[in-house]
Amino acid sequence: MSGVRQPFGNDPMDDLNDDVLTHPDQKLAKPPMYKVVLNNDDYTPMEFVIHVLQKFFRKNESEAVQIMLLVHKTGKGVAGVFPFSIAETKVKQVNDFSKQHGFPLLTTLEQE
Ligand code: TYC
Repeated sequence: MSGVRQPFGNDPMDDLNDDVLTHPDQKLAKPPMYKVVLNNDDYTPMEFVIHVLQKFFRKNESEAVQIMLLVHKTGKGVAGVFPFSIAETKVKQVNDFSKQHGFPLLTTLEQE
């Protein structure tokens, strides 16, 4: 190898310039994101909802209280935003966890 880059094609270093292409690149496109939405109900204790927000969504106590109160007052609130497979897993984990504890707390998915 001479160290002189060829002017056209066939140069592995070209890949390093993908992020400055003016055309959007499929490989770099942002994945669609999904909101994990908490739904209000009349039976799940407030403390349990706060615990869920801390355990599954890594919220601190004051963030968790705020989100729980928003859901309690308005009917819905966003617990977190994730790529599809992570959001889907969180919904399943939270809904299973709530059932195991005998509460009807429900999370659902919404595309952002
Ligand atoms: N509304 C419930 C109560 O008064 C509390 C609650 C908040 C339940 C948020 C679900 O997603 C929820 N105990």
